Amino acid sequence: MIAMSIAGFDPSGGAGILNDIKTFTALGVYGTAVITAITAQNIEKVSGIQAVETSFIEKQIDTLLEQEHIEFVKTGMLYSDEIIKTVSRKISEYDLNAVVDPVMVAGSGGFLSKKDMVKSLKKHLLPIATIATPNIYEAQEISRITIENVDDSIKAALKIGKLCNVVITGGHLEGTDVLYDGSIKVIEGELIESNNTHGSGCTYSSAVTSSLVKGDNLENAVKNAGVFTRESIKYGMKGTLNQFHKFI
Ligand code: PXL
Repeated sequence: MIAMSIAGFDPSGGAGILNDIKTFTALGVYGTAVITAITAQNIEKVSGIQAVETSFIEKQIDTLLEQEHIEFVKTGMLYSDEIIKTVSRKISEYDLNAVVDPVMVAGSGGFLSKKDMVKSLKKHLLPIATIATPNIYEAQEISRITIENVDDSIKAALKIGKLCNVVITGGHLEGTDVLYDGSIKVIEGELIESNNTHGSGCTYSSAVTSSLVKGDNLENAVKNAGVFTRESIKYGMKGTLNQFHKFI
């Protein structure tokens, strides 16, 4: 069982590809990763971003897929319109199942995407996604619907659902996730009060991917991901999650 993350590098280890690899590994899935951008950041701020050339992103994907048979990919920080276009083209070319985490802003508030990114995401990537996993702020940007409660989240999920299946995560809505996979499912969770939440969106999305790799359907994949993310927050440390909580 193998998955690929196409995402940014966060040196703190809390988010981005390091997070994704930890999540895949903890869930018994072999993780591979293609880097889209290198960031200089800690859990309090993003102080710089160096995007990788699109031709080199393409080379990473092609070289990896020359050798490995991979069917599931998770996308995280894609940063720019050009990177979104390149990654979308590759996902179509290799017929990959894609879990799209539409990363826009870091937990610290630092921007991880350029302004034109949402338009490009809606045009190129979401229509070919297996599922998108936005939080309420990302879902707001995509749907243009203000989300203040679960009813708003349902409205936004129905709107985004015209492009692809979607789960709007409930970290800012008392833990209630809203899934649209052809019909709306409201999945109640519980909110864990913690400061160790940097990278929770990456963990959730990678956990959804891991479940899909193992053959779960979308509803079970998002439910499993919710449980795994909460447990990882509960045993978090250094401002971020602990995906290896089972070993404590
Ligand atoms: O959690 C969103 C995210 C995704 N990707 C990278 C990040 C972050 C948040 O900091 O740094 C590279």
